[in-house]
Amino acid sequence: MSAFAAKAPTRALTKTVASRRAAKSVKATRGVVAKAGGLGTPFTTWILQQEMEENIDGELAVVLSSISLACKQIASLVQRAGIAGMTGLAGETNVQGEDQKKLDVISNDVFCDVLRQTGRTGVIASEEEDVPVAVEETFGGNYVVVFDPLDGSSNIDAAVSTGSIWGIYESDSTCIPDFSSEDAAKIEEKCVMNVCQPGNNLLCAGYCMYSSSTILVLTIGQGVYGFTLDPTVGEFIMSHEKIQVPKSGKIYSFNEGNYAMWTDGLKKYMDSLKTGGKDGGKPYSARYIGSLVGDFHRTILYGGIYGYPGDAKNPNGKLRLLYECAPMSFIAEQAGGAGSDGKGRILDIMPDKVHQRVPFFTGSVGEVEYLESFM
Ligand code: AHM
Ligand code: MG
Repeated sequence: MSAFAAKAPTRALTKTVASRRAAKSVKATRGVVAKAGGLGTPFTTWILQQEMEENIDGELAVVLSSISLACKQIASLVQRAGIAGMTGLAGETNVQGEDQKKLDVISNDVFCDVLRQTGRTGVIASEEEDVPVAVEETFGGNYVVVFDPLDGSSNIDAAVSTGSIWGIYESDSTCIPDFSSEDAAKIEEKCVMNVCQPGNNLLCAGYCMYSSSTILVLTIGQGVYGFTLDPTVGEFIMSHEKIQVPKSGKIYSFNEGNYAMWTDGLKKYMDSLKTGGKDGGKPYSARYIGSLVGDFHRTILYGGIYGYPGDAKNPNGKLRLLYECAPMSFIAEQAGGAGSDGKGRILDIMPDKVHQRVPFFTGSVGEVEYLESFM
């Protein structure tokens, strides 16, 4: 049986914040507090509010502001891609052998640059980088940020939804590189150790969807909030407060083209959805964009299940544990949903390498549990 109760991160934010947290009574984080000119709470105001309420420390607040800036820049690039010569391939492949699009490379640079400039990020790991990068000492900080700067970029040339995904961990103090005494190999080894943390350690996870509107959704371990970019003021404004995934939902989102390579159990599950699933009745509806952020966003709002299973060719599926499945699972659980590899919680998996892939199923608790019963 799987336990999908939303769980707070097992590690404290920082010692200072942890002790402050222990000392203070729990304050409600719900509610749109500031109203500027009739607007909902701007993201920057919300961040400052979270800092004031000691839910995050000042350093994490800076990192989150810088990520929101990266998302605004990428949103603008994505919108102009077709007319600014930014569609198509960059001519390189990443360490996973995938062709990089021009916008994959540019978006990675945007993320790396803003995070370095904060001076609060010690190590960053990206889908587009071979190994995690230690930010130089002079700019370094305590947080480890893992990210996929532009997920679903195969959709870009057709102007279909894409997104950025990130997760933030505290640095493991035994894994902080020492630039003055350690050589490059040692630094790399320490960086890998620093990012290979289980999702249970996540302090924050989020995504930004570039679609008909640009929406930033995140959790700091106290529920899930969504902010929509208001292009007239250039700011994310709170639009979704305390998102809750419906307990069940009759929408499935899988690349069914891979059906022939699935296990018999998974095939039976898929067949059962077409006759109404556990409770019978109306068949499920299929919805698949092929862009994790878009498919996930719909799934947490409407309910249902998103899946990228392993198959005969790729037993661990396609999606990466560190910067795709773990952050999305943290968000799903914080919204009352689930994230599973088909057998148990994604957040319990200890990564053994940076670009590790895992089968991934997420969405409504009832739907994920039903899938697990076939695996
Ligand atoms: P990417 O990180 O290279 O963009 O690949 C991840 C994407 C996900 O957004 C999406 O869910 C999946 O790949 C789609 O894969 P497929 O085309 O095999 O269905
Ligand atoms: Mg990706």
